[in-house]
Amino acid sequence: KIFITGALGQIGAELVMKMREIYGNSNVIATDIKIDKNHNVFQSGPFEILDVTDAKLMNELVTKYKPDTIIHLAALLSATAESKPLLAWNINMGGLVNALEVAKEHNCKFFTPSSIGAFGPSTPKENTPQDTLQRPTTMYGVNKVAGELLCDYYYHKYGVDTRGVRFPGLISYVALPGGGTTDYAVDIYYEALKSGKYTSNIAKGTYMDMMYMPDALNSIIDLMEADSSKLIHRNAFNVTSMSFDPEEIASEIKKHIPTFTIDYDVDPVKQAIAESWPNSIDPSSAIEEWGFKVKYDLPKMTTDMLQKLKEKGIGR
Ligand code: VAH
Repeated sequence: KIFITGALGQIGAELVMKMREIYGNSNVIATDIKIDKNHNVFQSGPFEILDVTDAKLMNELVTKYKPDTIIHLAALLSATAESKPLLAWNINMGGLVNALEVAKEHNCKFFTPSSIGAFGPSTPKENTPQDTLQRPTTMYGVNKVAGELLCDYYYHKYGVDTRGVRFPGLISYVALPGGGTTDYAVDIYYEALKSGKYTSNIAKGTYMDMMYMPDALNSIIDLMEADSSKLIHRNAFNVTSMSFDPEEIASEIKKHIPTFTIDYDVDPVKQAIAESWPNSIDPSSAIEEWGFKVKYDLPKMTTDMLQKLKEKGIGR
């Protein structure tokens, strides 16, 4: 049984459905701070309201369902965290320590994502190594570095089988991301179909690692099913599929919509966050230790994203 927090979020909304396909609907317990009775996550299996800062309720729910694995996704993303730093600390760190404590008490395997946001301006920017300097300058980055260290601590001190990946920007057509610095790379596809043009809040020439959601979901499942004795690193593995700037994703879209145009109205907060992150990271440890692989590059992702969004009726 798998217990997932943040189940209605950008990753959760798809991970719940995929894990229910693989492990059985009743074996995947979805939780989130709000309820959406029309959501397929709510309708297809067990769902509970849970604010991850409520340690008592989290413990009661894990006692009730007795999962063997906890996937902790509930968090505030980078731009939101920068606008509400103390709230971000309380949710991102308070929620994580509650989830780790419950995993320890109930002997659960544990996954939570880190991010390329765990690196800072003094980190090597090209082909960023698995093991390197991590002095992020954002609250989100502080949360992610502290989270990586806390997950390693629970592994070394209490033997909790904690595992994580440093996700790049994730691009998906199911649930929108909220408050992320890489959200532009999702919004651009919607606008390409709706209005045929996009005003990017990230500047031309700003490179960030990205990954299509199907590859992200597979990386979580592959890591959680990997042989524990083969893992040298744990929290958290660099993973990436591609790195591009707004101009490159725009020109890929133009191959499908020749009249598409991009212009710029840079958001200084998001731009500063983006510039503090790597341009490209090195996923070789994930490849060596648990066979990380991806199916989608920018051309394949763009073809699939535009087709799936059209099927959803976007732009009609
Ligand atoms: C964000 N999408 O923008 C998240 C992610 C690497 C980016 O952490 O905050």
